[in-house]
Amino acid sequence: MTNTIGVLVMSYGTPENMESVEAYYTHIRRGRPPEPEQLKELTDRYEAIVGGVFPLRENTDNQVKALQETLNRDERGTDVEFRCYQGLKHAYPFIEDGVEQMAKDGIQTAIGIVLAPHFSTMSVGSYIKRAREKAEEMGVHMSFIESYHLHPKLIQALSTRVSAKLDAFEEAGAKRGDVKVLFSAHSLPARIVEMGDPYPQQLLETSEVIASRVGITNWQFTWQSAGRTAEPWLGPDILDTLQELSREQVEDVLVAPIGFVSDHLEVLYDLDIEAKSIAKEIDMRLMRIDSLNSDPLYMETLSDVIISRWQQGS
Ligand code: FEC
Repeated sequence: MTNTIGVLVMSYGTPENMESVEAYYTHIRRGRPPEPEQLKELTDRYEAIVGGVFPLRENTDNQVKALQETLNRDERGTDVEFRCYQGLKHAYPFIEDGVEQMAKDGIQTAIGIVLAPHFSTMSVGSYIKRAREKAEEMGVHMSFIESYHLHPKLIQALSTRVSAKLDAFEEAGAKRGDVKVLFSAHSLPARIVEMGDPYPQQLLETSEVIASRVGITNWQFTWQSAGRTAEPWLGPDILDTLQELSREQVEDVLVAPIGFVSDHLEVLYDLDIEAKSIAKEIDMRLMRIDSLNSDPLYMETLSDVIISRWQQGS
């Protein structure tokens, strides 16, 4: 008899349509509705990216489907079937809905993974906490993958993207070694550093390994997309970094947002619109690497870590 293992694939989530932006934002703010101007600012950002369509939803759907196919490839030669369920942090189907659906389908054992390679108690840790609580309530035995930021296939996929864009700079007349590569990730409140959170260190490790593999020394790490709250967030922010680089006469910059795996607001707006418009003002050429989305190497990264967790007895 085939043994079915549930896989809870967790991702940030995005509104279903313009009407649900307020509910989404309220959920991110832990139940506090945004002020009208905050809501307008966010709605405007969504409208700016693709006229009100939410690419993260389709990308997550595609990733979950592709992961299920990758996990169940014939050549694996096991009698286990992996069944993927989606669980979103801030939108329907929520993390709890995914766990509940697994229980309804009779799944007894499951593995949880987040579509974000680096662990922080405030990001991946909070997804895991919610899933674990619901799994305990529903009687599903679950284990979790906390990070996979140095997996060789992830590094390969990201390195290939960095190399390809450095080629594009060369074709456009730049000298490869003069292009400043900026590795970036979503900022978090600065207090995570005192908490001993591994997030900044894991991001630096991913950056260092890619830089060494691609053979670049002209790089640095910077933060992006800091939240709109009063407390201090990790910096420097990419917009300040661009200004600083301009003062150092840097003309060509390649952004590699290694903390993200999908095309979504934080990439398509914060980098492609906001950062690019600053770059234009300061006469800087700015490119960014393509997002992973459903790249087979990314799907294999996820599949490898899930299968090895299962082989260890989940
Ligand atoms: O395309 C989309 O619709 C969703 C884009 C999106 C992604 C994303 C990823 C991360 N976030 C992380 C942390 C925080 C913290 C806060 C926060 C707030 C927002 C807001 C929007 C938003 N985030 Fe996000 N994030 C995305 C979108 N994020 C919209 C609210 C308006 C704003 O502040 O810009 C602050 C609120 C809080 O305290 O909870 C913290 C982290 C990631 C990357 C890891 C992951 O994907 O989970 C960390 C995509």
